[in-house]
Amino acid sequence: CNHDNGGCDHECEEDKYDEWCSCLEGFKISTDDWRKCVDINECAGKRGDDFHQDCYECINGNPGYRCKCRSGFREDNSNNEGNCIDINECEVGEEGYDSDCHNCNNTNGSHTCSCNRGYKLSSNGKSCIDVNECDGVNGTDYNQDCHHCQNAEPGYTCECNDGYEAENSNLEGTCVVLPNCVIRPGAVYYCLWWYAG
Ligand SMILES: [Ca+2]
Ligand SMILES: [Ca+2]
Ligand SMILES: [Ca+2]
Repeated sequence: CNHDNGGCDHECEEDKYDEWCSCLEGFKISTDDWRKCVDINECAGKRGDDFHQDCYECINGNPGYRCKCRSGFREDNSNNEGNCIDINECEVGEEGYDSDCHNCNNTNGSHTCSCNRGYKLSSNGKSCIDVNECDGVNGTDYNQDCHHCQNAEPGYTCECNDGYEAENSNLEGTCVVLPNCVIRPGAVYYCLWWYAG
């Protein structure tokens, strides 16, 4: 090894009996010449062992390899071992981040979103928008006793016919008969008033 690196491409090693060549990481001894080092094609190997588990498309390099990634992943080819790293879309400032998503759940390669009460997922599946309850079915989407539904964000409120008062609370509304009033069919109402003294 002291002379001309033992003829080795990369490293020469020796002990009392023998000398041999070894290669830097990413290389292996050539099958044609034990002194020569050739690039290892990591991509021909096993996913998870020879190249990174999350590497979508492995591209051999000399030395090392790099990766192409699917959307939802960030390419990290900063060293000779490429990688695809999941983007955490739930973090402010990250690609795909949406402040209108109420409850973001990061997943490998994507994310899911769920919404607070009174909201639904928009068609893109990533942000929360108000439900217009008043566009829905009376008795299902808004209270059946609500006379004039008014959409609000979130929820809705009610405006009521004469003789009723609105009870709007907790994102919902309904109409209840005023105290001392009697409602007859056809929206005729009678209220009984009396005064102290
Ligand atoms: Ca390689
Ligand atoms: Ca993700
Ligand atoms: Ca609403």
